[in-house]
Amino acid sequence: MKRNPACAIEYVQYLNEKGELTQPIPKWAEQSNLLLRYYREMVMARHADQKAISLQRTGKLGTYPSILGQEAINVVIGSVLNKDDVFVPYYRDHTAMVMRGMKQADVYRYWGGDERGSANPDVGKDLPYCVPIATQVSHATGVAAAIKIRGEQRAVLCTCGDGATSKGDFLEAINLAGVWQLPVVFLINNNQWAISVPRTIQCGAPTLAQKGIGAGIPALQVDGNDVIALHEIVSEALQRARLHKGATVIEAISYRLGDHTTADDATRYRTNEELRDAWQREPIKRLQHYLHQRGDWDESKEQRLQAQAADQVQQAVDEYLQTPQQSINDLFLYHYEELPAGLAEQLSEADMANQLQEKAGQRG
Ligand SMILES: Cc1ncc(C[n+]2csc(CCOP(=O)(O)OP(=O)(O)O)c2C)c(N)n1
Ligand SMILES: [Mg+2]
Repeated sequence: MKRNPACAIEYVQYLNEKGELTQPIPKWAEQSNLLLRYYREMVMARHADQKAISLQRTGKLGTYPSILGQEAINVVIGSVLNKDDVFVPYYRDHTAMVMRGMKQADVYRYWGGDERGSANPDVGKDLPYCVPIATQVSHATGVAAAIKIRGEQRAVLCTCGDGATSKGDFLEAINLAGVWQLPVVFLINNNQWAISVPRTIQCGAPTLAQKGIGAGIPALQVDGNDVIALHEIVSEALQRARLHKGATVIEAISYRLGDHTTADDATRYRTNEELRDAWQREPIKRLQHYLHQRGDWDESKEQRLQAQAADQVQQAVDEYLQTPQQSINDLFLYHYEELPAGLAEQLSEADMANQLQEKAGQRG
């Protein structure tokens, strides 16, 4: 019996969980600057994430999806996209979005229920957070089709979770991207859980990457806790897209170390042993080990970075907490060109409530 090599799924890793190289390092990583940037951004990400959870716990933020353990995917996306590429994120991409131009205070605004968090013009053509599962994947295919029709050298990068790949939206979108050879990279953050549903019972296939092969798209797996492997694979896929060589599906193997969101309690459905094992593979420690070994990192640099990160995050929190109250009228203003009569009536009541609120505010 012969195996079809087109169906084999490669798994790429450079830096293992102990912070050791498992194959010769790529040329760009011989220099320290980008690796140090990745380390700093991941530390910053963890501080910002932890702060979001504390804000939620003290009633100052709404439901929030933590990126704990998925920092490597975030920082690599934030760095390898060109300015005029288009990032189509899902809800677990905070730091990638910040590195693309979103303010950390806007991340807090968004998850605090304030849509003005998505209104920063510096974010360019990237799409906003997407919470409905997998719908962003068809948006990404649509954006990539537009880029192809215009003959531009730009790529689209779309993220989604492992659970999202079970949805028709994902399969339909990658099918079209494959047949039309669209300039799009689909990056699956396989964090092993879709809320309380483990990867093993989401899909019978041994890998999620192989769904790409079904759509005629080159596909592979990468260690999602290894910034070197992620950088190599995602950059190469984006470059293929920009050069009109078609789409790629990348399954990044990670782990969701936190609860699904602040509304969840993962201790109800997963074991302490599994979590303890996953902590051994997390992305920050392994890069720290490696940088130490290379002589690029030490305790005093670490202390300085921790202090800087805490400071920077606190500034974002202060800015967020000083955000002026949103007008109740905003609930009505953006859905209809002309408001239906019933809603127009509610708007005038809301407007009165607004004015009373403002007066109360002025009185002090
Ligand atoms: C269309 C739709 N159905 C259901 C939900 C509820 N929901 C929110 S997150 C989630 C699980 C998604 O898991 P996965 O795709 O693995 O992403 P992860 O949250 O693990 O990053 C579900 C079912 C939703 N947001 N949208
Ligand atoms: Mg998941």
